[in-house]
Amino acid sequence: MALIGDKEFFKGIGEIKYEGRDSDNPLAFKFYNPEQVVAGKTMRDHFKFAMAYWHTLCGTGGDPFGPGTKSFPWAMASDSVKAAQDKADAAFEFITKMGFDYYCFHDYDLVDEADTLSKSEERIQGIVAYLKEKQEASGVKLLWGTSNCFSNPRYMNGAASNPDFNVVARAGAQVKIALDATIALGGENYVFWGGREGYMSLLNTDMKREQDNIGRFLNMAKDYARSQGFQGTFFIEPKPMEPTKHQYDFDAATSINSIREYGLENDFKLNIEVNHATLAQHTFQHELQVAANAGMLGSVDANRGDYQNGWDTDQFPNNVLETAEAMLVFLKSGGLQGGGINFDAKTRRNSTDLEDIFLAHIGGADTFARALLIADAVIQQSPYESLLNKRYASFNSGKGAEFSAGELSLTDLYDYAKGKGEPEQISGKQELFENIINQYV
Ligand code: XLS
Ligand code: NI
Ligand code: NI
Repeated sequence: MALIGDKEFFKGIGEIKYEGRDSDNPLAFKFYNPEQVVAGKTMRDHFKFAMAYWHTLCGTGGDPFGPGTKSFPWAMASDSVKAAQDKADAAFEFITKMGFDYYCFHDYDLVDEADTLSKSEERIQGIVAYLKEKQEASGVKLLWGTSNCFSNPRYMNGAASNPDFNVVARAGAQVKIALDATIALGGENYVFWGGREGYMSLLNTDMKREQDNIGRFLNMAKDYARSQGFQGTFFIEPKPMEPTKHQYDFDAATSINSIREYGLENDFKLNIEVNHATLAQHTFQHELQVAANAGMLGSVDANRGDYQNGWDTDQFPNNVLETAEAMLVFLKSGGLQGGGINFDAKTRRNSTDLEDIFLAHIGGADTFARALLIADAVIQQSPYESLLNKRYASFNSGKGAEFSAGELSLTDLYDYAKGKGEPEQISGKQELFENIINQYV
């Protein structure tokens, strides 16, 4: 395989192929058939599956109670440039073996940060040139880039929301470099996830000033990227908490409000992450729907939480029923605007075989594919849509239609209701709706 070059990291694993649901081969897709057309589009184009550099290649399984458990063969070199190239080789070997078309990164996933900004910039530019060649040779593309403005201790009080202008400026410099890298690699989108953009205590926080500063900062980033020819979409990735107690981009509705408040609505959409939705006490499908209603359903970070744990466990998606409900929203709202399905998920700390990374992504892709097929069948074959329309039929004619057209006043409602008596009781039929979805799973 020309793409892999002289070293192979995932030995003994070839290209992952679609073999259908009756296959017993653990290293084959059972439902994700890239060229299969569903609702007028191939699965490949619906999903634009992406590998997340950070979890797949950088995360070795450390947790607050112990160090990493995984020794990755691409992380052996002591020289940071060599280590970054090995990691890039592993990335492209993995993505092409999976048959995926995209990847996503934070700046310092690609190469370790150096001790000065200029040296860090040089390192990023070096690895970007290397990645560019690998992209050209393989056809793999960059779904989005982002900047890690949360791990370095300098960001302990925030990045764009930091009370010290010196740190805000330092974050600006880092975002400029990450934007340059994303643009150089033809990145289709750019993400802002504000991990430290929030507060731990309101007592020491001027919330209004911090939020205004973020709004200004995002406008500066947008203006700079546009001036450099970037035509992609910017995404805000909502998350309610973790690492801060309260994050400003709490959920989709909160983030949409900020996008509009700071005049970013023509350039920004949302990147919805499953586990962030559930941390905000919402379902994934709720967050997708809120984003879609605003015309801002841009991209998805696919993973799942754990019902018994209250944090961002970033497990690979495997709940077909829940994903099917999400795919109903996805299909009905016309899919994602510019983005794709990025597996922002990690194998468990005790999943230490390299093969496990493949099994995890296969399971994730199959979950989405199967859910898409279910949602499409529900829409095409079941009475689901007509039942839903029926619930709102009273707005389609007569006074209901006049109400919908904005032609009635409150007095009109009064006159109408006065002549009608008590409205008839109409069942919501939730169990019927649930049964219909289950019938197609
Ligand atoms: C963390 C976020 C992060 C973003 C990118 O919870 O999901 O991984 O996707 O910074
Ligand atoms: Ni997350
Ligand atoms: Ni994410």
